[in-house]
Amino acid sequence: MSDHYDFRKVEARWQAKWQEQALYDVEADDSRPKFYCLEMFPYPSGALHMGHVRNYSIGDVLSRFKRMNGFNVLHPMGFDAFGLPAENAAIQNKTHPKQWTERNIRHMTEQLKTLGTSYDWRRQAVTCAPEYYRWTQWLFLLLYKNGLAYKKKAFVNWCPSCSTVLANEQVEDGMCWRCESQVTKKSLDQWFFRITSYADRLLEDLSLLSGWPERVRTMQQNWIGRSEGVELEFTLAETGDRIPVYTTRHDTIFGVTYMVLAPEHPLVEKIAQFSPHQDEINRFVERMKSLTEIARTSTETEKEGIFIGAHALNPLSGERVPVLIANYVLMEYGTGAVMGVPGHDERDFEFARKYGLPIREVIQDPENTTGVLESAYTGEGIMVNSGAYNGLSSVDGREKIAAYVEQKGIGKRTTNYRIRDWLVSRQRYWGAPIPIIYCDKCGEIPVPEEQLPVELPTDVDFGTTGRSPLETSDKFVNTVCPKCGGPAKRETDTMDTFVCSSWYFLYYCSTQRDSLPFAKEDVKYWFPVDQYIGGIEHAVMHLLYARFFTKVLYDHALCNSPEPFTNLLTQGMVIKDGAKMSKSKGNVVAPDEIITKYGADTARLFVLFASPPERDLDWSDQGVEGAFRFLHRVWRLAKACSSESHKVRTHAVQDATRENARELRRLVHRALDKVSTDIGQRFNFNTALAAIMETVNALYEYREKHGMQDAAFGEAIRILTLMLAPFAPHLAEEMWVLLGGTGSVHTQSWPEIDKEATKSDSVTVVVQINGRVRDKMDVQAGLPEAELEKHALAQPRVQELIGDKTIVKIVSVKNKVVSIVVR
Ligand code: ANZ
Ligand code: ZN
Repeated sequence: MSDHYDFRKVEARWQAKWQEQALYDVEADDSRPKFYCLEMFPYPSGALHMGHVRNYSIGDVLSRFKRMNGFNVLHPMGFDAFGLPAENAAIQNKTHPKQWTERNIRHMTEQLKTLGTSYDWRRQAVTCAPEYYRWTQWLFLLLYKNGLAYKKKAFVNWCPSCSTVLANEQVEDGMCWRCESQVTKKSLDQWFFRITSYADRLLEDLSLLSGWPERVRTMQQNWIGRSEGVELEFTLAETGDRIPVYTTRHDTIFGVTYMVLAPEHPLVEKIAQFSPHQDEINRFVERMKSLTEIARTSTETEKEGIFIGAHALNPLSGERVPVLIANYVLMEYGTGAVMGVPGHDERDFEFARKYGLPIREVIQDPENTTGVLESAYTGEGIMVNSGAYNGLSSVDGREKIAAYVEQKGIGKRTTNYRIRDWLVSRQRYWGAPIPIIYCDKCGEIPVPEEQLPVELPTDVDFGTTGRSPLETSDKFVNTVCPKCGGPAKRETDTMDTFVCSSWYFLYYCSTQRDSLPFAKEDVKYWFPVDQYIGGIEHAVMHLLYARFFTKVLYDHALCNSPEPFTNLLTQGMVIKDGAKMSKSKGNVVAPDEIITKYGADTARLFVLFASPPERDLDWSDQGVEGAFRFLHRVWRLAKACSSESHKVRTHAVQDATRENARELRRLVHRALDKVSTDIGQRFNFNTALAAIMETVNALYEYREKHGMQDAAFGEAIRILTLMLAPFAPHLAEEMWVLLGGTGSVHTQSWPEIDKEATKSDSVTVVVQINGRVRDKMDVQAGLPEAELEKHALAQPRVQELIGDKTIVKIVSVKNKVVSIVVR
């Protein structure tokens, strides 16, 4: 055997072995505790990037660790394989999205295997495979049959030049990404999921998720955005039309100095008709319609509006105020109309300043009673300039005003949510077809379950614009009505890919599917996911949709937990030269390069050692080199040990009485203790690795001084190998063989911590004064001389004896004596 660690050969050999032995395949087993470890599955974009390597290394360490700790570990992988890039690549390269996707999946699967990950590949979920999307369609129908999937007209992004619908991401600065013409909104029939009917539960159950980062829970809470307020009616002075507004601060109603309607508000058109500025109004409305909600309402966006020549009457004060339209009011929220209170709302304040609208104080800031407002005061206070309500606290005022408007029949208390129903229709090819059929006689008919999957046709034209690609396949579109057998047409929209990823974690639980997407028994055993790991970019949409689906399935007794992910870890980004690693920045380091040059163990070790998982990770070539050298250093040690035929030992008791052996055991078991809690409880993989590195240093030192004969050394190197197994699975496996272990290192039990060995011994040290023994003290063994002296001088008897004499000299010997000379 050479002294060179041939990582290429070793890694390939073990990967093949593991696969051959089906080492990571698991089955439900009621006699054993389970652990379901899940990393967010990748989009098959073509190749893994470092973010993936980080994500999957974290999950793999945890899975391997839990496995060694006696858990039956489910650790699956798959591909989120539908989506727009495949379709674009197909248009560009004249291939088929299926071919493009399958090629990428093959390559990325290879890469994942090369990384040494411990997946049960039999359970793989590929969302674009008919055997998967058949069940996505089944779930669509479950929602449909329960009134949770419905069709309605909705505004979508529309490019008039391509005459096609665009996804939000395809609108860049209000322009079509393809032809750069101005995008508008168009009202089209679209499918929605009624996620709003789960809004309260999605909000309340956040309290069950103590294993999630606070930040993610807050983001979900804000996204759902429950708000309690009042809907009350203003009247349009010119026409008598009622305009309900939604407000959470009805206590400020006497401070209303104008009213704002969303540009899309139905009354706008009516008012514009008799306005001399109709053209100007129309131009403004058109421009607003073309902008996305984010572009319109971001705090960075300048507030913009115009007066439309009408007035509104305040229902409480009777005051007449101008009506405007503005970018920051959205049709989709509340009633699409807002009462402008610049004194007490920041957006209104900014807007009023810009357009010279009056700003009036109606809630007095207890810290500012000057009556002059430098900015909006948004807190609570005493009501002023508010007629009969003057002097009330704003909190009481809200109560009183709400009661008043309800009693007068001009308003009612309302709860509003920011969350909208989930628009799932996509006018795209590469997605799961929506399983609905339209019959002239029978109307909208769900595809019968036994006809699933509704397969994607292959004879479509995706190059043309203006139509949903599925419409170009006559074979697909024309079908028979499942009810009357007459001619009928299929729905040609496909589903948002977020639908596919809203249930894949349940698919993994089972390999048994006949009438259900999974066997309930399997789900009962494995579900919910114990640890979910992925990027913070999915904090809202994916996680919310997955929670929604889980709740629907829970309500239909198809799964046993109302929440899918008990614990969530959001990993940080991979940074290089101060910027996120990305193609556009040109600072990408390809995983393949690193793995070819240094091996998978090195790549894993580097990403895990460089920073704790939740923080950003700074790429460093030196760090990679360092990890590489460390692994070689470990290997050389194991090699030396094995060539001296020190086979793996389990008992180090025989030489444990010797001080140096005892110290080695203390160090090793302390490291083991640290590594165990760092991995299992804190995800501090970096500090766990630091403890492993210290152990290696200690072993080298020991070998230098005392050789490798001691049983304590044998035990230490065995524990080192086991501790290293989750991080560097190939090297650890190789070491295990070198050290004479049997079976795979990955099926061994995690080593037992010898708590006794981790304790510090205490020794009795004598204190001499001027050559005579005067005192004794019990101290921790191995205490350095300086520490010993401090202890000695702190002893009451010693202090008494020294009195006001001068200390001339102190000499001490570790673990034995402190000698003080005084005069
Ligand atoms: C008057 C007022 C005075 C308001 C005040 C706030 C402070 P949340 O809590 O998020 O529900 N609003 C209502 N509908 C809107 C829409 N379609 N587009 C933009 N803004 C809208 O926010 C409720 C508040 O947001 C409402 O209360 C309304 O402004 C505004 F001192 O009414 B408020
Ligand atoms: Zn019919």
